[in-house]
Amino acid sequence: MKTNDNGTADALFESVRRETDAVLERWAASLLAVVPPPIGPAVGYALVSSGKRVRPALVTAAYEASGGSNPGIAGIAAAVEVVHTYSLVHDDLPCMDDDDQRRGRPTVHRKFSVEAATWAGYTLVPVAAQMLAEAADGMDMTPSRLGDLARVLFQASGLHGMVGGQWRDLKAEGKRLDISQLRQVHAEKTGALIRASCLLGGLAANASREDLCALNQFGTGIGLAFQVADDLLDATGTSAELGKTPGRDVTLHKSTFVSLLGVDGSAQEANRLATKALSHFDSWGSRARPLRVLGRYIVNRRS
Ligand code: GRG
Repeated sequence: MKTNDNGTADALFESVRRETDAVLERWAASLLAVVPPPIGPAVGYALVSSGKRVRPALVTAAYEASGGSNPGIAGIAAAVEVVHTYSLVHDDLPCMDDDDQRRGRPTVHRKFSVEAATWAGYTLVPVAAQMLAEAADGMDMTPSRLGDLARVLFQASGLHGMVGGQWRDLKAEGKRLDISQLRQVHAEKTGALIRASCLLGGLAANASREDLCALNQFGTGIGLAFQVADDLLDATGTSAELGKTPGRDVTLHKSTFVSLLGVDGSAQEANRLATKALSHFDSWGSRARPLRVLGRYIVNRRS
């Protein structure tokens, strides 16, 4: 995994996008062949899209930093992206955040229908599990290691992770959370899948217990920093930069890092979290370079 000489994330994302998107496109084509319209086309539309691929990049960087070199890691990275994709499709539905734009184009329910988007989201969850199993097979992983990966991915996606955090976030609309409640919601809703991405890369490479611990700590910190940056972008970004409608948090009366800490305070908080997260790689030397580049990208991005 290469970074540019000046340390930007562009080159790193280019290779991850190529490898991950090849897996996503292959699955989209095979699902399109067997799932009738409008669900099949809605699934294909969701899978083949222009997301940033932050989670696949974290899986790959953590894997390579832990000594892994099998190109099959793209399948593990794609499985995480599928869970993330389903969550975006459902998050945009009228019963949740009710958004018209995502990734620079109409949301799945706007392009197709609420029913098709709901079905497409449900269809993607077992697809992620199949992708994970297919990738583990191709990498000659033991069944026990595949079990470890599945546990990490689906615990992070579930009641004590993304689903639980989303539930708490929806329940909190119109209420003022304090900073520790807000951290708790976002550690689950957004942070859990980002932390899992880092751990999955380490587990797939049979990383040592010590390295897994560093990846877990990094992932926890950078996962929360990701959401602080997301709140900042919602408050300060344009729809051209974000590919979606800015200002939704205010419209939905949500407590956010910006509403509690202000724009400057949130930027400081994102940087503080990233610096602390990156300190867990202090003894890793150059093998952590792509992870460091990603950590900084996550808080400095404009989309
Ligand atoms: C049943 C209550 C219930 C929930 C279902 C919908 C859902 C599960 C969870 C929503 C999780 C969610 C959408 C979290 C937001 C995470 C976030 C900040 C997403 C934006 O990620 P980016 O910027 O997007 O990486 P791209 O498009 O670049 O991939």
